[in-house]
Amino acid sequence: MSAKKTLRIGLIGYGFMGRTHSNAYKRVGDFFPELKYRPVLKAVCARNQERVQAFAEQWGYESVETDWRALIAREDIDAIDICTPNNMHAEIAIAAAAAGKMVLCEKPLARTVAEAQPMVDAVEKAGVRNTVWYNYRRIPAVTLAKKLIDAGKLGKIFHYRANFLQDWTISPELPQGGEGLWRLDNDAAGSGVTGDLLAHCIDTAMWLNGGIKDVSAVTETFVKERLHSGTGELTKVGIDDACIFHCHFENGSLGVFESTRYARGHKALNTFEINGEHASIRWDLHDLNRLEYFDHRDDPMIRGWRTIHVTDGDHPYMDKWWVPGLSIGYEHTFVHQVADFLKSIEEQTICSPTFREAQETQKVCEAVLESAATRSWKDTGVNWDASRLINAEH
Ligand code: SOE
Repeated sequence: MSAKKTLRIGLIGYGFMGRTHSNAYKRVGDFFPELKYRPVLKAVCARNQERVQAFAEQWGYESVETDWRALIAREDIDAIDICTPNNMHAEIAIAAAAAGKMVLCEKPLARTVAEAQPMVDAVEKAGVRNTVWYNYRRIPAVTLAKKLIDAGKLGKIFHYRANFLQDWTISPELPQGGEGLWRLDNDAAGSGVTGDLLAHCIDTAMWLNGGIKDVSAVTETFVKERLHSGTGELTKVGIDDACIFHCHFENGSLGVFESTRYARGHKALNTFEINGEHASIRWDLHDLNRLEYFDHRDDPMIRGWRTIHVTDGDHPYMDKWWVPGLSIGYEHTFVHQVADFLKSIEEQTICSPTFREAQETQKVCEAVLESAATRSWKDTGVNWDASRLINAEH
């Protein structure tokens, strides 16, 4: 008999994210053997019986459901993991919290701040553990960036620059709605690149550099009409295809962010660069194991950008994987988040980002969209530090 305690998972949705999370639940016990909790793939839920059954067999789920309410009602489920399109997040999360389940929700938390608020209230009222899958924070090189900043290596920070560039929606033939393509349907997604891609950059930015105070943005929708998969009709496109904004952070630094799905040649160019008084760092998802660092205090004879291959046993999370020098990848970010979630149960701490913290990212996204719509600066109303303290008991 295993001495481990179990965390019985009920997954809703089996798309791309359903796969990344399932993989993480399966791997975490092998690589984080010290954790007291082990996920058990109890049930997966989706509307199509045949396909959900096939997914369950492929990934090793014990059972299937085709109605998420039935899944939430089950007593043999401890945690609900929401991998549905964004328009389903709120209803499911609120019902799951009311049923006393822990809730793990895909990003962005919701379509709007107003939609996210009752989700935050529900998990906090029920006192259930909650987290949002902003996975890029848990890339060892990104976590190392956080450590360097917190240790004061950069000194006062002046600039924060981030990009998330893709090129997969350039064709006007692509419909809106349906599998994967719900991201192009404003009703399902809530926004375009702002909620889907910039939300990642904003979460990482505030985690690394503190709250974003105000924003000024432009957005563009390059393809104005697309066939809607649901109705079969040519329908106005409501999402932003591209978004550029600049901002002030609470610490006085300036930020510049750009995201688009129309940058031909870029598949997922997710980058940031931070410039401080003593040092700068930069990172690129395409070379995710490396962090670049420049320190002005170095001996001038050898001063220059250095490339840290973040694969040593001393680096964040890396003692769990192979031997120094050997890389890890995208899928490991999700394993790390599950590991941190399980540890938070053990230690009775929060698993950041909580719903409340993700609501702050939501506020920035909304201010960005409002700023673009009104061609004016918008205050975000973010209170980043406070959001990270509240809910600390969960
Ligand atoms: C969109 O293409 C997408 O899959 C996002 O939905 C993810 O959040 C991002 O990590 C990669 O790109």
